[in-house]
Amino acid sequence: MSDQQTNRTDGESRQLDAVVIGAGFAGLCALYKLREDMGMKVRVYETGDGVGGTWYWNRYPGARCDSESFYYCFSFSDELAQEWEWSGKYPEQPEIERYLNHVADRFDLRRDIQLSTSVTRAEFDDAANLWDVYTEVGERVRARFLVTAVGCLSAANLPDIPGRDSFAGELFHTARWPREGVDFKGKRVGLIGTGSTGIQATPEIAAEADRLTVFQRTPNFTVPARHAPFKPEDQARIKQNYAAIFDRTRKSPAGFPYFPIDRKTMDVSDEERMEILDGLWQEGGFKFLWGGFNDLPTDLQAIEIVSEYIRDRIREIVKDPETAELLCPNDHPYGSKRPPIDTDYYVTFNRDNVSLVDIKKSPIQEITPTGLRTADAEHEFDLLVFATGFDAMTGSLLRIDIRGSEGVRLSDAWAEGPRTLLGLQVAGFPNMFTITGPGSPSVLVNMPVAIEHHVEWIVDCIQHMQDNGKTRIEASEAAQDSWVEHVAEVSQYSLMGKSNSWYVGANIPGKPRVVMPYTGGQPMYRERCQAVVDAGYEGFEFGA
Ligand code: NA7
Repeated sequence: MSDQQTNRTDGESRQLDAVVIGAGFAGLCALYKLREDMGMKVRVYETGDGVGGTWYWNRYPGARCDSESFYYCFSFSDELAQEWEWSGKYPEQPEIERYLNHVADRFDLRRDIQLSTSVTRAEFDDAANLWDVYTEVGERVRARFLVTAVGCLSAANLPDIPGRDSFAGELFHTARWPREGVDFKGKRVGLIGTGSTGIQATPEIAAEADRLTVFQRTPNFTVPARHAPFKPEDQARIKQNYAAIFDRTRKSPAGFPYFPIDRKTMDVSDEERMEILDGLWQEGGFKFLWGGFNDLPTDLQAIEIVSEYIRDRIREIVKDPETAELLCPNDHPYGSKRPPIDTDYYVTFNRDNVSLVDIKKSPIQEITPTGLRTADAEHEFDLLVFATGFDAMTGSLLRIDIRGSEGVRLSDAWAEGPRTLLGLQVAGFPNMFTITGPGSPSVLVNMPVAIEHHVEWIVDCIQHMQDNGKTRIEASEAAQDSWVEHVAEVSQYSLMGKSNSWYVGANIPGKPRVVMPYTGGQPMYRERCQAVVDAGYEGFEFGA
């Protein structure tokens, strides 16, 4: 079915059981489960003209998943898992977008998805216990439940650098990349940002452009992905073991199908540690952080050893010593920011057509019609790429005018930072569920695993309401206060709060500094969610 056929703009006011905002992993999963398990009348609104969410928008060169394909996918259908063939370890954006389109077709989801339609406002009607949801095309629908599936990294951050709109060349944000692609051939390109995105895009752009200048504010620790295509025997082994793989993803701290090894960094001799780190570096991927030692998320001495190991690899790979030092992070411990995974990032700085500019030392002062000016130089470009990230975790929710009970605005309720109960509900916003909302492990867990858990919890909760003749559910203020307190307390044991990352909102000027994801790990979180259910949805208040 074409995208166009799924669009509906009939302008009528319809009553639904649930409105879901977003048609990425979370929205597709929510639609499937609410419809199949509950028989609910659901409508999904999606801004993009295709499904896929993150994997629809982020089509920049080099966009690739950092989790391995065979567990970065849905587990709710064994048939789906058995029939889909991943081409290799770390799928590129087009392959994941194809997968999500396949899911939409395979489960006949498109008939309830309205593409190219942003939800602009949602208001709770206290008298009816219903949500009124408004779209940019003038529609209004009423629904018992509002399920936000807006993604944690969806609200693109395009910094308001003076003169930005005066640039006469082409300017792109990586998360709003044109579907038809961008031609870099023969062009002088400036790229701002060295997070996961900038690190993935740099080698690809460098290979095509005439010249690439990377503007780095904070150097980042990245480890090689070591992508490799699957052989038929890899596919067979994975498919035979899918039940066990998915089971492990639900039980492990970060939603991967492996558990931390019971070994501290200082438990082994220097030689043995070096051997382990070399092995992990050769293997590549997130295992470098999770698979060698169990004290890396918390022990500063251990982290410094591993950080220095990475710095040594940078010095080994990058030929120009000055560039190598500039690429070596010194202002934050490894793992306190989201660790990127790369393919040929550091080696790209050995190319003659690539240069690195330290904008901490010499900040960007303005964008000009012909390029940009830093404190000590003028740079000319044909094309500027902003790999400047997202207003993470709250941005995509707060860009919608959401008004809860008695007209309270979500933006006011969260003025000092996000407040939720379990990352699933917000006090004062009855019948609204936030899939992978702030206060849940979300971005610290392999996302499809976190999403499926939330969707299952929501479906069970709605079933409980139906069984008990309830039409309204709301987190109590007291339970929410104590969850927010718990999330803050647990975060003291992690290093996440100590560096300036999007985890704490530090990348967005004026955003309250709060550790937004729950850092206690998936097992503890799931236990808390289950305990709440077992105690009769303790902390939630129901109304008839
Ligand atoms: P990130 O990780 O937030 O990285 C954004 C980069 O852009 C980072 O290097 C920032 O430097 C830089 N940045 C942001 N604003 C500015 C301004 N105003 N001037 C100069 N440089 C700036 O976003 P990504 O898209 O790379 O990755 C997001 C997530 O997607 C990633 O963590 C994975 O989960 C997938 P800073 O570090 O703030 O100094």
